[in-house]
Amino acid sequence: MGKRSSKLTTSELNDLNACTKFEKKELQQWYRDFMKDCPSGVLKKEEFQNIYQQFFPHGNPSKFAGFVFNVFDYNKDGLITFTEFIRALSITSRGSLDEKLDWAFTLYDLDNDGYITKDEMIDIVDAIYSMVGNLLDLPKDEDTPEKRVNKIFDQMDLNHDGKLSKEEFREGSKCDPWIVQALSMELPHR
Ligand SMILES: [Ca+2]
Ligand SMILES: [Ca+2]
Ligand SMILES: [Ca+2]
Repeated sequence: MGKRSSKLTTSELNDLNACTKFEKKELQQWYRDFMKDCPSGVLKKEEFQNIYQQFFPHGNPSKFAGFVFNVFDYNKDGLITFTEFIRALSITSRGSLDEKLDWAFTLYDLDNDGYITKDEMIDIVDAIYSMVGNLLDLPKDEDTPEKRVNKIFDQMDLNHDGKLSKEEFREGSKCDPWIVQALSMELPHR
């Protein structure tokens, strides 16, 4: 068992530099931080949820963090490696709006069948509401996940088939700032 070094090798650095929007210097810094927080070199779901808990002390973010974890965990082995982490971070923090929306679509499309159903979106919105904790500021017609999702579907489900295609989601999200705002909750930035 070789001990992981606290620096990326040149070839790792070149690969990550090519597939993310981070400079090499930033990558080394993120890597150092990542290895400090996860000396094992991988992040487990529970650890990921604990990080969220620090940023949302008044809510319960574990459900939402679990969904986000699944998107970060690209190869679905139950662990987030540094490469998976930094690739996702590159999209959520520096991606174009279309890249961010594609990423969000993957988050919402829980069974990965290419459509977001009402039930899937209710699940996510419910997780966001639990995470934020304080729902006092919400207007009456948005104070439950069901109401919020019904409103979103009224706007976005253009062909009224009860599910959102990627195109419907993309176009609709551009008109609904809330969806984009929710994106910025994907990962608490330090
Ligand atoms: Ca993984
Ligand atoms: Ca689906
Ligand atoms: Ca539709």
